Amino acid sequence: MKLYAGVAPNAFRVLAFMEEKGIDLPIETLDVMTGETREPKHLERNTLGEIPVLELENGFFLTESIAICRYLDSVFPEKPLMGQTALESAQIEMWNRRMEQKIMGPYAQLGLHCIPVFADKLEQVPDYAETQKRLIPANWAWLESEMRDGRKFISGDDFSVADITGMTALMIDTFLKGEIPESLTNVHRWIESVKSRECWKHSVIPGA
Ligand SMILES: N[C@@H](CCC(=O)N[C@@H](CS)C(=O)NCC(=O)O)C(=O)O
Repeated sequence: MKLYAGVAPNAFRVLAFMEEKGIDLPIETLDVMTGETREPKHLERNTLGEIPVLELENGFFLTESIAICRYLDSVFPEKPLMGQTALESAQIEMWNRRMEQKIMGPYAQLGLHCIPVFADKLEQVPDYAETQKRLIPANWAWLESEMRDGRKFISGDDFSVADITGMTALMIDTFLKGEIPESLTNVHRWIESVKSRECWKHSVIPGA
């Protein structure tokens, strides 16, 4: 197997997932900012021109960060990050979706509508980016209201892929120099704990 990744939020999800599980695979790094993921060679792996992509032993190119995580969690069952029982798996899935849509979503839209390399990917609307930016503090405040029950991690007492998805938002927030109000003490407790994990090192954006 071989992973195509780089410095980018969705690539971070898989790199962090592998780090947490102790999975060591060959990695080829592609630069999103220079459009390397849209070059013909990579389009053959992923017609959407995106990373991450996991090349399997049979030559199949698996795309979509969460599908890659799901595959890796099955093939390397040590230290499961996506649940073991029906209920655990469903709760982690639930929280992963919530982190993806409610917490990560506005940051992703902000990036897509502001960063020049994405201009040929969609019609960039700077005013829309501003509306997304304004949602960020309120969405973290919603997470604060959920985490007031004292849980250690997003989906309960165990670290899971839902935390990794939350960390992708944190990665962008760190790059933007912070949009998360200090008053959100339970969220900041979670932030401190995930930033101290080894896998956080994959979040570093050069020049941030
Ligand atoms: N839904 C995909 C999204 C992948 C994605 O958006 N990747 C971005 C980096 S975070 C990318 O490679 N963008 C390059 C481009 O659009 O040119 C996933 O979860 O893997």
